[in-house]
Amino acid sequence: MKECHAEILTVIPWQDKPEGYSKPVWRYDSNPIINRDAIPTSNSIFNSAVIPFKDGFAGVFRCDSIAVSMDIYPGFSEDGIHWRIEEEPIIFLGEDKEILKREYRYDPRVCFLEDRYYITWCNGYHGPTIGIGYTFDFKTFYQLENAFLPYNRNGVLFPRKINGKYAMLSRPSDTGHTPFGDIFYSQSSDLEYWGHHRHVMSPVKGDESAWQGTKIGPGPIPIETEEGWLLIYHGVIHTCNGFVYRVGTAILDLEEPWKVKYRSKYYILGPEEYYERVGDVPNVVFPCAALTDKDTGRIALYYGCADTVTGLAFTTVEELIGFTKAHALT
Ligand code: BMA
Repeated sequence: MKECHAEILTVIPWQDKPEGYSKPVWRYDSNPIINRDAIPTSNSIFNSAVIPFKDGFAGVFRCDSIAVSMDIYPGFSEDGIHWRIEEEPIIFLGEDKEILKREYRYDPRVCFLEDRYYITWCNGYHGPTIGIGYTFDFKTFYQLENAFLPYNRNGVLFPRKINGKYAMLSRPSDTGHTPFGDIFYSQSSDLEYWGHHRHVMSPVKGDESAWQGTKIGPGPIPIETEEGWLLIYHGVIHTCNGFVYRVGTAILDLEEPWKVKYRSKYYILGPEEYYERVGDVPNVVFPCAALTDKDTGRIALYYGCADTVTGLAFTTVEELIGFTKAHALT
């Protein structure tokens, strides 16, 4: 694996794969790690992002309140499993009051890039778009311009410049629950003006890989490997009981990440456990962070469960690359 993500000085959470288990991803045996009421005002805490920070971990958490409003909150942990989430949402500083107006915020990602921690999230600005901010210490936060016009969700930065440009994946959407969705790649010289948009991939039509037939969206920050960028993403099928969210993998070209080298026909994680099947929105697993240890290739995957609680699962770079190539769509 190439060195590209935030240097990990801490040991990421880990449990060995259970004996005889055949699937590429296995769950933490004490899931969920964050309950819905971990802060006094929360209705649910899910779809959240974590990152190594100092000699532990920090994170940005989606907490929907007991008024059922959506906002993002900082949190800290020594071991990546037990979290202290602040009771007040992030307040961003910035130059333009227009951009600082808060409508709603949800589904954050956190990316260490150059010298600071960038946060992207789905930001309400006359409809959902991609907000970008940064922090050095998870105490003071600065907000930049929204990356795109509404409507867009799932803004996911790459952890380094590619061909001299900052790079971001996203999923153009609508004002509602979006019955469509492709992943696009966008480039920027300054993290403010985004362009040179490239199509990456679409939902899979037909029944060859029906779990990802309605819409797809990027999940955690892509992981740089010798084979390419390992992308973990969510895929959605529309059933007679509503949307079902599962998780899949693709390997993108290192220098031209809009080119998909491999994409798995099978999902790697789906709603199976009660806390993934039952909640405010049933049958949703939604990953937003993948801590990766560059020496061992271990991955700790953080994902929202049924829009209610936060789960943790494990895999390795080797498992996911092997699985994606072995079951690649042709
Ligand atoms: C998406 C987003 C996610 C959510 C999912 C399922 O559109 O709102 O935050 O997990 O729907 O409700």
